[in-house]
Amino acid sequence: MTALSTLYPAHIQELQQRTKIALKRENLDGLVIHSGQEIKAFLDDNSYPFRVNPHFKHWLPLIDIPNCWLMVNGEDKPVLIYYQPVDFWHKVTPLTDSYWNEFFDIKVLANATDVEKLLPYDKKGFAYIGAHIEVAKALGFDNINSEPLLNYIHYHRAYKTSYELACLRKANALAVSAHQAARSAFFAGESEYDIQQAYLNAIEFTEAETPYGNIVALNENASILHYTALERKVPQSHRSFLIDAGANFHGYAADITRTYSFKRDKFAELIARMDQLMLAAVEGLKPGKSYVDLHIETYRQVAAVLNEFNIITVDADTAVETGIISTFFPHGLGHHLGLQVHDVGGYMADARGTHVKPPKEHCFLRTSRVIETNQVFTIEPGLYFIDSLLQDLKSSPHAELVNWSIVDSFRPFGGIRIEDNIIVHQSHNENMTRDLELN
Ligand SMILES: [Mn+2]
Repeated sequence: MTALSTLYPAHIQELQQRTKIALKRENLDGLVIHSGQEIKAFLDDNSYPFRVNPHFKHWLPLIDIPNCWLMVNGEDKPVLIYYQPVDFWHKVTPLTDSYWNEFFDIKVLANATDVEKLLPYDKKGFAYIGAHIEVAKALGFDNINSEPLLNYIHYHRAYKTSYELACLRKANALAVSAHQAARSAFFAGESEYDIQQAYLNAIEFTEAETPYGNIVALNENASILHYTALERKVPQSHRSFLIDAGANFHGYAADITRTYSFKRDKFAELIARMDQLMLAAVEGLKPGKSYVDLHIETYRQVAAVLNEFNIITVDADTAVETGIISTFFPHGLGHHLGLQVHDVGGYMADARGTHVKPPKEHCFLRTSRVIETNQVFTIEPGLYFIDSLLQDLKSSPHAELVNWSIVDSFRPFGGIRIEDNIIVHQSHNENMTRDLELN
């Protein structure tokens, strides 16, 4: 694998180029990008875990230092204002030698409020990008997170540089090894909480370092789409396990889901079938095709599975026409992945940010874009037995289209989701997740 240091110069060059065009379009002289500030809990002196501004970490792999700033104009060497206080209360991160150092004119900031002296005196012509609007106003910025500017940047964020792809592969490698540890913990009969610890231990992550709250769900809990409680008790029996968990590398996210059955039972067969469906959907990712169409095709494939397993009493076409599939598959096929787990720009038709909504029957889908080379997506079809949605269906005129005794036999297993992370290349797709698992 090519070293990050080799790939990084072209990454910076690409960001410089995008910045130059964005500034020209918006008639601006430069961008001032804030890494962020610590946010304290109400009436408390404790801060929430720091989450860096994604616009900041796009430029360099500094993800844990507040009060840093970048000044970029697409032409000159970017200026990094690096926060390094004299502080005996907290750990101060010293600036270490790294491949990215030479690409910045680095100025050390010892006192966060002194940043004023290092920023442009006249703020006219400079746009602030960051979360702290009051800070930006106090510093004298008028142009704060302007929408046309962000639209341009967000639209282009979908096209990953080779450096970004390398970071995403590394994030996948971390997540895959953690998933393997979690799988072993499940088959060893551990609790959700202990499985989560096994996951984090495997890659030496704290909970705050994962890109999103892991979903670690045993049995019926697998039917709760965003289940993030971690039951401490070992359940009476282990039937099924759904884990949706990621990892971060240099600020880039992995987002992987696996589902297991404890025994070789009917639910295991259903998982194997969904895995096949999922890989077929991955094959469907092709430059020039709409992600919406791929979602709709997969939606129909889920209907076929429901029919094969006698969960429904009608064929796939009828299931599609009546819309009963959304009881079992109530979310989108996937999303863009990158600096953010649900990466930005999914609904943009162009660099102006022209918003294209997905069809209203598929309103949960997080992207309506045409698939293109160097984009990175998750593919994550699901099939669940969700009590509240099943209840609605049961009391609807479509109730007779469902084989309720079969549904009841699957309820104790919760549901299935299988999610891989894919790079679309011109000639083929690269399934980062699966490639690693096979190694
Ligand atoms: Mn996902």
